[in-house]
Amino acid sequence: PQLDQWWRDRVVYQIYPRSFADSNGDGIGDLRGIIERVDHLAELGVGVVWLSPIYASPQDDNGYDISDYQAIDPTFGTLADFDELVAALHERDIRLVMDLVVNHTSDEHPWFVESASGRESAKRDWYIWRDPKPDGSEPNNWESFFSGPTWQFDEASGQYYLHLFSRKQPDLNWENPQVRQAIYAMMRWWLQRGVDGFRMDVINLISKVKGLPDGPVGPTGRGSCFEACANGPRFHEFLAEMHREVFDAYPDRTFLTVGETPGIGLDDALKCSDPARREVDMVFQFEHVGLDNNPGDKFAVERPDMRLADLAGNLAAWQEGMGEVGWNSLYFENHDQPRSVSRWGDEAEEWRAKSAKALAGMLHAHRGTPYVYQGQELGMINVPWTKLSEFRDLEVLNYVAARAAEGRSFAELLPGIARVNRDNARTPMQWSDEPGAGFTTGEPWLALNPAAREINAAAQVGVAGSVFEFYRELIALRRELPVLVAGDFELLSPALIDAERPTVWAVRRTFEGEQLTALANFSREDVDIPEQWWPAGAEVVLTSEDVTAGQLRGWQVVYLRH
Ligand code: ISL
Ligand code: CA
Repeated sequence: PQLDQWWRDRVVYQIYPRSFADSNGDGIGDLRGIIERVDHLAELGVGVVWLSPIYASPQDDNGYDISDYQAIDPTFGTLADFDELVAALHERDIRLVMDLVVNHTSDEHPWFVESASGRESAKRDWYIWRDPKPDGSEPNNWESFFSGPTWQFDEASGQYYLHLFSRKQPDLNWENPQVRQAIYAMMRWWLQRGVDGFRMDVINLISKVKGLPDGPVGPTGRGSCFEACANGPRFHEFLAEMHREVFDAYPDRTFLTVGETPGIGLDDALKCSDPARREVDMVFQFEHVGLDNNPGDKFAVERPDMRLADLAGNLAAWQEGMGEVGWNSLYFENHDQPRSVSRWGDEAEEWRAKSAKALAGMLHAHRGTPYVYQGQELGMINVPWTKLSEFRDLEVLNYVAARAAEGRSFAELLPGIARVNRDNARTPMQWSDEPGAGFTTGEPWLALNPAAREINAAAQVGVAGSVFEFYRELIALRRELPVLVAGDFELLSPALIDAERPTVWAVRRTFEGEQLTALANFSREDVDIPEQWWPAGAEVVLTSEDVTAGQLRGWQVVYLRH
């Protein structure tokens, strides 16, 4: 494999700008806020920042609805602030990856405004317009990711337009070559400005099956759009074309490109990340974050009971699947997922920091590029909200409204919503125990997590034994130990399924005769480790607490070199 690309031994840090740092007291994070905090990133040691959208946007979906791809939203700052941020990061050898949201635009984007101006518009075909069925109803049965139909009726022209996400996020028509060229030109403009790559939002939904056929009907009575939209017929062709038109325009530079690809399987993911095919460097797969969700209804209270073996087994399958050819992106959290300590660790005060380290240690022991989502390096946890008025995410608000129409109460839905809603990850970054948590001097746009008093950066940076210091060590280790980057991967765990140690996650990496074994205890009880997993004389290169050879304490994680 080609192991010389700069992103192979770097860790990516995701910033959700609204919630990272507010420099002017309006309660919303901004670019100057990030500039003031770049040293936090440098101390952590991350080598790349992925910035969630900062483009001009009506903010219906917090910036994933873009009305001008080449302007910064005034809420976040100016292009001058942006250039200053790029320079501040590059000075510290941190690369910058931008979010690329091109499956859809905002309905306020001039392209859509023109497209919606009438059937004869020169840009009519830039979006996906369809006539109603003879009875006036929607062209097909698809359900939006944010509840309700994927179709919005336009009175003036008598047609519907397609939106897989919100009504304010109309899908672009990638079949139209002018659309693709406009997107590629915009991407080159950002690369010219110095950015180092893109995280491509729902990029595997851009190519839709011809005829837009109905999907299988799910629990809500509407049909899934996944079968016709995910990994569609021209998906790989479009990615390869983008590569030629955009990235090949800079033969002297290398970029990081990562596709966000819900519903992708091993075959398509391998095609995407096979360097010979020149599509993208890696993708975000979704299987492991779906193991404890009910298919078709992620907020359902009834859900599969995920075991540690399921999570470990799924990541191992992806290690095997990408093999020596492809490359994995490794993540437990992002702005769409709940906090991993609350989801798979142990929130209780005594255990939360330990479990945050165990999760980190195991994820980073896999082969691929690890992603850290803001606050994950502090072990931030889910919010304990019980009132609908506290939520801001349109996914939750639309879901509650749709279920209310079916006669279901918020109280009944709350346990399902609480567990996996996206606002869990979007509460402001916890910098200190001050009233605005050091995030803002004003009123934050989304309530702070009350846990900010105990879990915050001021209490952890430079403090031995903290979650932050553990992440710092882990990230530094990646640059010191080639086996972590390049080693073969093996899940040592028939024993996981083995009733004897159902709580131990054990993996081994091998590179040029050197072995690294990572072991973690996903429970509160001490557990003995057999000698084939913990070889006598193995050197402990990383541990979350004092080590007794051959034993893990509750939620302890160790890396052994042998
Ligand atoms: O979190 C989800 C809803 O349950 C996912 O299905 C999510 O919508 C999907 O991963 C796509 O996410 C991306 O595109 C969305 C945006 O809302 C998300 O924030 C973004 O990460 C539309 O642009
Ligand atoms: Ca602000």
